[in-house]
Amino acid sequence: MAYDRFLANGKPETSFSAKPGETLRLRIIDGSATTYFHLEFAGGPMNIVAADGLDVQPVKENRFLIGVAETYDVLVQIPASGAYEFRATAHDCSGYASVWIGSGERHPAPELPKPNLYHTMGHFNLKQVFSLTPAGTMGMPDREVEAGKFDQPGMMGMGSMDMGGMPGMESMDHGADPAKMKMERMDHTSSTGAGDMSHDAAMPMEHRASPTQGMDHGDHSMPIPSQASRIGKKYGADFGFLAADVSASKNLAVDGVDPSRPWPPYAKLRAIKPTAFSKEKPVREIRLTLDGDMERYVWFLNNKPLSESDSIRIREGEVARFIMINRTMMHHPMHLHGHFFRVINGQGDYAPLKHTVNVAPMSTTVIEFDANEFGDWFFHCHLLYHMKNGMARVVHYEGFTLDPQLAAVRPKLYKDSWYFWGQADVLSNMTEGFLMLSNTRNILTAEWEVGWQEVDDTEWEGIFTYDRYINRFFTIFAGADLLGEGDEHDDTRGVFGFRYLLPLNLESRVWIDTDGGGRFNLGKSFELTPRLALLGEAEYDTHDKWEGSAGLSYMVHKYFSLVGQWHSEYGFGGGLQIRL
Ligand SMILES: [Cu+2]
Repeated sequence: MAYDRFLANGKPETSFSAKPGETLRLRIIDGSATTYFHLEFAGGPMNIVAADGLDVQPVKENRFLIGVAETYDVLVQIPASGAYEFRATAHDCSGYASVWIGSGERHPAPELPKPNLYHTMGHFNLKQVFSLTPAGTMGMPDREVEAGKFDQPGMMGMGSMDMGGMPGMESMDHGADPAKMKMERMDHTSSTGAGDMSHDAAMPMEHRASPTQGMDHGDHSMPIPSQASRIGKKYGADFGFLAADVSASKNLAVDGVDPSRPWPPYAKLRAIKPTAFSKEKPVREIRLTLDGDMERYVWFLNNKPLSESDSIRIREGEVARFIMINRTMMHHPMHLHGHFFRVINGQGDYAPLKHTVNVAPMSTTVIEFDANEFGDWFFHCHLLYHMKNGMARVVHYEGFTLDPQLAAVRPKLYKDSWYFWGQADVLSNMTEGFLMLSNTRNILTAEWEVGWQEVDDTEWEGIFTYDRYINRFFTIFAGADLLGEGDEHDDTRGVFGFRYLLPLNLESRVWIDTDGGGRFNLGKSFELTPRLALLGEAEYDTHDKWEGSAGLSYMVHKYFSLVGQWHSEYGFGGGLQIRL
């Protein structure tokens, strides 16, 4: 999402009066729909004294990132005469809001360095990391998650990514010795956890395990669990290693490779009083993967949107622990209603209490809360587009019955939405494009290609398909392919096939048709700069043999690009691409 203005207290620029030497307490609430902000003060460090409204031991930061729905209280001191800027810069550096404190000569806050859009990490363009749009994300395959790639906090699933292109990434310090990492490796011998959480939460194997049972982990020894009893599947025993989570370590962070663009200060947050729960309480562990789709407005927890989900079931009196594994290249500010949770951040018994925590790209974050607020509570990503499109759940206390009036409107919460979009290339030699209508699992597509240059008669083709969404890499479809020349309709074929997103973001499509033939397509758009892209497409059809195109597009506006392209049938052409 791109925004024209960023506001503090409703204005791009505001001011407070203050005397030199005076200390002010600022409460900063990120109330935006989708924007994270880097916070800084021109007059010196900000002394963080509270997070999400609850006191923490004071910690000084010169600059830090606040996620959507988070709150920080900071003390700032006006060093001398003059007006000092408190600045909140949008994460992507597209703008900022200013609050001037004091009067007289203006002292602006330092500029935030722009994110480097041209670094690539494996096949991920870093632009995708910073882009707060659903299209800007890239997830990882289920099998890698099930194989435990993301169960090691702070490891970023590096086994699957080529870090060669990232300066500074080779010399990473993992912040823990290998033996410790092995010892604290989480249990992922079963893939049950990747299914819907309701199965986890309501598993029949629910039991109060003795400490010795809890320690049975096959090939590696585990420390004694901190709690005496445990319910259901167990994912790990000690999350102390999370102190080295990517969100807390500049060495491991994608964005944080540059220490001038830090992430939230979680590792340093320490509660005033111990927040640990009684060791007598049973613990229920719930594993949640945060998943997103490319190009489409669908966002999942455990591969399911809210509309297809059951509640996360917990029981009053226990400790509910959520292990959140972010498989996308985006930050997600996860927010729980009705409770404060401990953010397991390496501060032991003094883990801070919050209601919203950022789960950084490709990292794991663990929270736990005392289940002491009997009822139904919403738990969701606070990026509003993600919440609206599936990244949400109801946390349900067993035995709670909903007020009948609320129960009557509850189905609305689970309603699936339909979206429409499309794209048309109108060039001098040909036109092609598509229109799409989709909800979470169903995609209707109409595609066309019409060419008139270097051919005797205008050649045209229309393809109409219904796709069933399997996962963000894979859909299967059935439809019809209509072909003709001029006003003659030559052929109609039924087609059946699938689309698969290959590594390097190569889009592939394979079909067989009712004339006994088949077709294979490969397409790729490669961003050379944020505006300039190289386009390529190749197609082999058993009826018409090879066809291909290559070109360049330059984005002039959100909805328009200039396109120059060569097509194997229709030659060179140029024109406009229009996006809906
Ligand atoms: Cu999100």
